[in-house]
Order: sequence, then C-alpha cells, then structure tokens
Amino acid sequence: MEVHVIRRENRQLYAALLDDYFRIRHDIYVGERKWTDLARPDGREIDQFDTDDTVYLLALDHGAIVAGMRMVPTQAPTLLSELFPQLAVSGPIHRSDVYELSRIFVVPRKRGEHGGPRYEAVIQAAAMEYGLSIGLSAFTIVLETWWLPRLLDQGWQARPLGLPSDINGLSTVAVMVEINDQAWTEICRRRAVPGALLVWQGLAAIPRQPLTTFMEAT
Ligand code: COA
Ligand code: U4Y
Repeated sequence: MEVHVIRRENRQLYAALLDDYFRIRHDIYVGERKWTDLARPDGREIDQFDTDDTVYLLALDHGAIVAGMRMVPTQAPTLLSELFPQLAVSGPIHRSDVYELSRIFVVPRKRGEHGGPRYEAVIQAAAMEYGLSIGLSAFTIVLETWWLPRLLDQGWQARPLGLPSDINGLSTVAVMVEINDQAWTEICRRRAVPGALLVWQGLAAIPRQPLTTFMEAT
C-alpha cells in the first residue's frame, strides 16, 4: 500500500496522474455529492485552493488512484479564511505550522470494508504521517459535522473552532486537530494501518523529521 506525496517540487513526475485525480474529483464532488458550484466544462474539479503551494496525497493500487486528500498551508488562502470565516470565532488561522485538510475521498469501488485497512483511514493516517514528517503542529479542517465522532473514534483530538453552521443545507463545523505521535499511532492501531506509507518520489531534498521508533519498527 502506497500513498504518494505530490507537491510543487515533484509535480511534473505526476502530470498524468494529477489529471486523473482532478477528473475523479469532478465525478465525486460534482457528480456524486452534487456540489454543483464546482462544476467545470472540462470535467476537472479544480478550485482556487489548488495552487503550487497545495500538497496532494494519493493512495494508489496497481498505479490507479483509490483515495486522495488535499493539504493547503494556512499562510495561503484557505476554505476557512476565504469562504467560511464565520466558523472560527477567534478568526482564521494563518500559521506556518498549520495546514488545512480538504477533499478527502475514496473511489466508490474501494469504500467500506474490503479485507485490509479502510482507505479512508489509510489516507488520514498518511496525512498525519506527512504532518509529523515535515514538522507541522496541527491541521485545520472545515467538515460536515457527521465527521466529528469518526475523528474521535480514530483517536484524533478535534477541537472545534466555533459553532456548527448550515452550509449549503448541511451542518458544517471547523476544527483543529493536533499533529502528534499519538494521533498517528492511534489511527494506525485502531484502523489496522500498517505504519509509514508515504512515498516521497522526487522529494529527497525536503528536510524530514524521524518518525517514532514504534512505528518505524512496523
Ligand atoms: N453523509 C453522512 N455520513 C456519511 C457520508 C455523508 N455524505 N458519507 C459517508 N458517511 C458515513 C456513513 O456513516 C457511512 O456509513 P453508511 O454507508 O452505513 O451510511 C460511513 O461514513 C462509511 O462510508 P463509506 O462511503 O462506506 O466509506 P468509507 O468509510 O470507505 O469512505 C468517504 C468514507 C467519506 C471517504 C467516502 O464515502 C467518500 O469518498 N465520499 C465522497 C467524498 C466525500 O463526501 N468526502 C467528504 C467531503 S470532502
Ligand atoms: C469552493 C465554493 O469535507 N464552495 C466550496 C468550495 C462545505 C461546503 O464547501 C463547499 C468546497 C473532510 C462545498 C460544500 O457544500 C473535509 C471536507 N471538506 C470540504 C471540502 O471542500 O473538502 C469542505 C466542507 S463541506 O460545496 N465548497 N470547496 N468554492 N472552492 C475531512 C478532511 C480530513 C479528514 C476528515 C474529513 O481527516
């Protein structure tokens, strides 16, 4: 099981895969979730937060995308700062050690139980691994409120930044999730994720922190 890190420095290695990725996003968010504001005639769901600063995590199975997540540095514009500032009572977060997570998905054929760790957990464990690896302190997330018990159940401390609010007909809330060894080891332990998963192809020059001994041994 591999989760590839794609960022500005290695994006050219993933040009074809990223094109698939944006098509899959269109299928899922516009087609399935009916987020029709995001529809585009070219069939790629790309918004104002897909920039050179954005980091993508893509889980691949035999070279095909099965799950994804997007991470945006909060020093740049984010969903929280630009679209939904009312969700953070103390104002938006702009910190070099905090990234905003969004656009988590698992392709329909790989959802639910399938005899290995769920890809939904795999991609979230990979985000935590990425945060630890580059020395981040926290993630902010704007999410539909139904996620809250799921985050707690996977061992993540999610602190609300404000009250839930109705956005496009669904209760939505902003949270901050701490990035620490425990959050990573807990999601791995509780969701049978086998440990470090990230592939840093073309990113050898990026300084990285060592991960915990426990997880490195797995
Ligand atoms: N509203 C409320 N609950 C939802 C939900 C939604 N839109 N989507 C999933 N859930 C909850 C339900 O409890 C569901 O169980 P159920 O099928 O018994 O109702 C449970 O999550 C499991 O969802 P499932 O789709 O079987 O798969 P998963 O755990 O492998 O993956 C997602 C979960 C959310 C990653 C996957 O459903 C997905 O990619 N959805 C489309 C993209 C999306 O909506 N992402 C979140 C917003 S960015
Ligand atoms: C955009 C306009 O699900 N509207 C936009 C844009 C709130 C609403 O945002 C709208 C998105 C999960 C969209 C929807 O009605 C995180 C998660 N985040 C959502 C996202 O966009 O990924 C935002 C909240 S939904 O129509 N909307 N974009 N312009 N550009 C999450 C992430 C990590 C986890 C767990 C869950 O660990």
